[in-house]
Amino acid sequence: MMKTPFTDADTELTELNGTRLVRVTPRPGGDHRAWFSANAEALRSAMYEHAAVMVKGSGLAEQAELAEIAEEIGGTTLEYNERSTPRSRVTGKVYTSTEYPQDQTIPQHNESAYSANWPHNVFFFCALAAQTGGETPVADSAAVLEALPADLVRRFEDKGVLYTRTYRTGMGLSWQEGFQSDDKGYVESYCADHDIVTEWDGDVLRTRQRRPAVVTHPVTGRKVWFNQAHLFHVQALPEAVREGLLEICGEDGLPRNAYYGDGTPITADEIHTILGVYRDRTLAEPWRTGDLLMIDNILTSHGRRPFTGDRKVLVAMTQREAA
Ligand SMILES: O=C(O)CCC(=O)C(=O)O
Repeated sequence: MMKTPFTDADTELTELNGTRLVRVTPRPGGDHRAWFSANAEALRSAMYEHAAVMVKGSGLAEQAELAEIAEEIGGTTLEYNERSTPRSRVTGKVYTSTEYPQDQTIPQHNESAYSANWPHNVFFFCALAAQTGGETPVADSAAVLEALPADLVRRFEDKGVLYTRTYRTGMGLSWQEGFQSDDKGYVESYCADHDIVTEWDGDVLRTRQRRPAVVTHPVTGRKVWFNQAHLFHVQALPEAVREGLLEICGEDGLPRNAYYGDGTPITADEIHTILGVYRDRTLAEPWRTGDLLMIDNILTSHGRRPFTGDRKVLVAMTQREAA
C-alpha cells in the first residue's frame, strides 16, 4: 500500500472523496524515538503520497520532544510570525494550537497561506484529548481544487486573493500580537520586505497583501487550492457577528476580509461553494491523548471541530531546506 513501508507498525488508510488519511500504530513495547528515526523516510513519503498521517500512541512524553521529532522529519522548526490567530508559546518553537472558544468550528485552512512565509509541514500533538469532539479534520487541497467549478478556479487563479486586515486593540489581534513586536519601524520593514501595504491611523494598522489562490507542490508537482479566502471573508462569520462587526468597523475596518487580487468582491455564493467543497472532502479522525498528526501543509488543509471538556493540542511547524 505504502511506497516506503513502515517498520514495526500497523497501518490503515481511510479515504473520502480524494482526502486520504493514514493511521499508523507503532507496535507496543519499542523505543518511540528509535521508531520515529527508523520510519522518518516512510513518514515523509506517506505525507507526499497521502498528505495526512496520524501516528496513534506516538509515545511522546514531553512537549520539547514534539519539536525534536518535527525537526527530524520536517526540517527546521519555525516561529509563529505574522499571526492571524491567538496561540501561546509552550516551549521553544512549540505552540498551543489556535485558542478559539471550544464551541466554535475552525474552518479548513492551509497554515499561513495569506503570508509569504508558510510552513511546509505542520505537526499536531494531542497532549490531552477532549471529552467529546475536538478533532483536527483534514481535507486534500488537490481534491478541493478538482471539485471546485472551473470558472471560479480560473478567476481565482488569474487574480489571486487580496487579504485585508485591520489590527486594533480589543477586536481581533493587535498589530503587536500579529507581528510579535512593539516596534512600528520593525513592522514597517517586515511589511515592505513581504509585499504588504500598510496604512496607520494612530495605533490602528490596516494592511493589504496579494497572494496566490492556487499553487503547485514543489516536490509532487500537484496543483492545489491554497488560500484562506473563505476564512478571511466576512461571509465566513456567523450572521450576528458579521452584522455587528460591519456596524462597528465598516467594511474597510474589519479585522479580516478577502477580495479577489484586483480588489473586486468575492461573492457570498462563491464563499459558500468553497466551504461546501471542503465540507464534502473533510475527514476527522478522533484524537486520543498521545496521538501525533502530521501533514504536508500544501497538500492538505486542517481545521478544528467544537469540543467539550479540557483539550490540549500543541503545534510545531517546519520548513525543509531549499532543494
Ligand atoms: O486545535 C486544532 O486542532 C487545530 C487548530 C488550528 O486550526 C490551528 O491552530 O491552526
